[in-house]
Amino acid sequence: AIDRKWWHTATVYQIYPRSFCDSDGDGVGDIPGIISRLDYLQSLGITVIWLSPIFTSPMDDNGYDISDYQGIAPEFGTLTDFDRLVAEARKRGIGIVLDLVVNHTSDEHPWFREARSSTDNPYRDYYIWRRPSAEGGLPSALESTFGGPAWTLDPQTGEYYLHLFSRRQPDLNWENPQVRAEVYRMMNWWLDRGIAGFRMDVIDLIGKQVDAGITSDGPHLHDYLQEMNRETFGSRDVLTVGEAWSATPTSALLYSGRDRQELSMVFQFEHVTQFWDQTYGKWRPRPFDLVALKAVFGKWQTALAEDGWNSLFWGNHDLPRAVSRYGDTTGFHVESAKMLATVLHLMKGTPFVYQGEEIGMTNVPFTSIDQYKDIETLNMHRLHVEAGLSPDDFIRGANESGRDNARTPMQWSSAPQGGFTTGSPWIEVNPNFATVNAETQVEDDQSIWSHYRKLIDLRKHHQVIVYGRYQSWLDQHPDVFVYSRTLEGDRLVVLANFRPHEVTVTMPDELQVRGRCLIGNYTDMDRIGETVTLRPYEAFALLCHL
Ligand code: TEU
Repeated sequence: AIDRKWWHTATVYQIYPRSFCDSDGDGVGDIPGIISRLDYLQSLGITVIWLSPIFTSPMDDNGYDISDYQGIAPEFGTLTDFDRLVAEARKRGIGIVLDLVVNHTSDEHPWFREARSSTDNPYRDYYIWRRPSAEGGLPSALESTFGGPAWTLDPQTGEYYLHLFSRRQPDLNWENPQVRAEVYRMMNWWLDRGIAGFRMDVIDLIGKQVDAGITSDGPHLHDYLQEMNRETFGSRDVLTVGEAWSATPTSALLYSGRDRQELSMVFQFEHVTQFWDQTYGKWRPRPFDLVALKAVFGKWQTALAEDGWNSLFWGNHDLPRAVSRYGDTTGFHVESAKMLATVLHLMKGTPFVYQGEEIGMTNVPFTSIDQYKDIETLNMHRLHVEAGLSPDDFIRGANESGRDNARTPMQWSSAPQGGFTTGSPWIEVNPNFATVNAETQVEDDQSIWSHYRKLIDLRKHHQVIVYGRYQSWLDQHPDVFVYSRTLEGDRLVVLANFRPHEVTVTMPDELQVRGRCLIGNYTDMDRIGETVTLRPYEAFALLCHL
C-alpha cells in the first residue's frame, strides 16, 4: 500500500520576495505585492508557495543573513502582512513554506553581537570560534562558498569565527544544545502561525566538525534532524525540504526515508553540478550532455522508488534560468520551455517551479559588473579578475551561471519595468519583458504558462504521475529523453527531443502503443509506431492501458 502524503500531489512555487512584486514603488518586492498575485498563482494551480527569506536582515545576501528570526524585514512588510498572506493563501488552497536559514545568522543578530563581545559571554558558544594557528594565521584552510577564507579574525577578542558563506554570515554552533533549543522554539512559533512547512537552507552543513575538516554530512547531522522533527514539525502535517548539495541517493534515503522521522524530501543538485568544471566550478560549465543528464535523473528516480521522495526542479534563485541553460531562447523559446517542463513534471516527485519559469524567463544580458548585485558574483569577480581572468570572460560566465540570472524582476506585463514596480527596481529588469510576460501568456492557451498550468493540473488527476514506477528507455540516445511511468493498468509514455532539429527514433516494442495524449507542445499524437519523428524540442506524453 502507498503511504500517501498531501505533498506528493502538490506543486510548489518558489517566490524570491525581493524580485516578485513591488506594491509601494520602492523598487523592492514585498508581501502585499505577493498577496496581490495570489489569484495568479491559484489559477496556475500551485498549492504551496516556498518563500525565500522575508525576515529582518541587513541583506548582505538578500535575506539569507537573518538578524531577527521572528521579525519581517521592513522593505517586505510587517507581521500583520505576513499573517494576512497566510490567511489569503489558505483561502485559495495554498500553503506557505518558509525558508529556515539556521546554519548561520547575520553578524547583526543579537546572539552574534553578544558572542563577539567577550570570550566568556554566555552567547560565545552559539558560534564557532578558534584561536589563530601556531604561526598566528588562519585556524585552517577552510574556504567560504563565496570565495576567500571561511575564517574572519574578530579584533575584539583576537579569535577567528567561522563563516562558510560571507563574513557577515557567522555559522551557528549546532553542537550547543541551547542553539538547537532556540531554533526549535522559533520554528514552533512560525508553525503556530499556520505555515505549511520549511525549506531548510544548506541543512547538510549543520553537523559540521571543522577541526576534522568536515563541513557537510557530519556524524550528528541526522541526530539533529531527528531531534528537530521530534521537537517541532513531527506532530504536524507539513512539507519539509532540505537543501543538500552533498546529498547522494544513499543519504537522501536517510533524510527522507519513511521510518526516519526526518524530512519530506531534499533538494539534491547532481543534475546541476555534474556539468561544473573541476577547477572553475559553475563559472566555466562543461558542455551539456543529455546522456549524462538522463543517467542522473534515472539514478535518483530509481533509488527513491520504494522509499524516500524526490524533489523535482530545474531552477531556483541560485541557478541560471532553465530555458537558457537547457533549452533554446532564440529559435525555440516556447517549444523548449514547454519541453523542459513536460520532462520534469511527469517524473515521480514534488515539482518546484521557480518564479518566472512558468513564462520562460531567461538569463540576463548584462555587460558590466555594475549591473550585478549578488554577493557571490561580486566576490568571485574580484577574485577571478585578480587571478588574471579577463573581466569580459567573467561577465560571459556570470551571464551564463551567476545567481542574478534568476533574480531579475518578475515580468508581469509589457508596462515599464515589466509591471514589477512603479519605481526604480533594485536590479534591472530583463529587457525582453515586452515579449516575455505573464499578462500576454495568461490569455493565450498556447503559451508556456498555459502549458505549466496543464501539467500542474494533470498531477492532480492522474495517480500514475504521482506514484507510477519510473523506467527509462533509450538511455544512450544522444538527443531524446524517453521514460515511462506505470501504475497498475496505466502506463504513461513521455518522449522529448532536446535538439533544435527533427530527430527520428526507433522505438522499443513495449512502447509502440496507442493512447491518449495528455499533453504535448505540437499537435496531439495518439500512437507511437516503430519509429517516431520528433520536431524541434517536441515533447508529449501518451497515457495507455496495459
Ligand atoms: O545556497 C547554498 C549554496 O551553497 C549556494 O550559495 C550555492 O552553492 C551557490 O549559489 C552555487 O555557486 C543557500 C541559498 O540558497 C543561497 O541563496 C544562500 O546564499 C546560501 O545558502 C547561504 O545562505
